[in-house]
Amino acid sequence: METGKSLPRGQKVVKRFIYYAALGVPEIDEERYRLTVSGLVEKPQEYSYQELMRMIDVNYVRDFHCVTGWSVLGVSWEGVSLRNLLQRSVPKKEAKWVMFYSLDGYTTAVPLEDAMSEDAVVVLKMNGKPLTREQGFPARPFIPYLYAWKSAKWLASVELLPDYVDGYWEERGYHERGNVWEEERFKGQGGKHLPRRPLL
Ligand SMILES: Nc1nc2c(c(=O)[nH]1)N[C@H]1C(S)=C(S)[C@@H](COP(=O)(O)O)O[C@H]1N2
Ligand SMILES: [Mo]
Repeated sequence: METGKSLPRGQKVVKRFIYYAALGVPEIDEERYRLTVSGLVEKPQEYSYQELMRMIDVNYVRDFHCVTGWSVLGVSWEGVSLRNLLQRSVPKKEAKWVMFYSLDGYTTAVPLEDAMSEDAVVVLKMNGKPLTREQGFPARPFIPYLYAWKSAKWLASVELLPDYVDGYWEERGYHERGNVWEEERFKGQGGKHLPRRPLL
């Protein structure tokens, strides 16, 4: 499942990324940029770009799957483990979902469980170089087994929430979780990973 060993159903390999910017490419001021971690955490934090660069602790090769059906194989990703970043802020036990907010106004949600998975990363570099402006400089989250719309470019804030809330594409019918191996493209598809509701 790491790279190229198998392709999720409904995907085709392409050589190059197709750049998307549903809300346009924002202006970035590297000096003023901060990534914040807030919401249901004991210790809200903010990090400058330089701080994040010094915290890089993940460097791996993984494939990238867009829900429209294209996949780029064998991409190298470097960044800060999202689990480590979240643990520094000490998530409260009521926290169940994570909302990513971008500088362009884009948003997307993932289950806290997936944000805390071993491979979840706040990417700062792709293929050995800092993210380009088109590809989300300074930072974007990446969880390899979720569709790429969950990888919010120009990431500015990570907020822990008690309940599921739609992001940009989720509001337009895309799936709450978006697991590529379960083919969770649209709400109501896949089915195994729908938000769990408390029994009472
Ligand atoms: N801020 C922002 N992030 C975004 C998007 C976007 O339009 N705006 N598009 C998403 C989608 S649908 C995909 S497939 C990937 C595309 O990444 P790329 O532009 O690096 O190819 O970014 C995701 N992150
Ligand atoms: Mo996408």
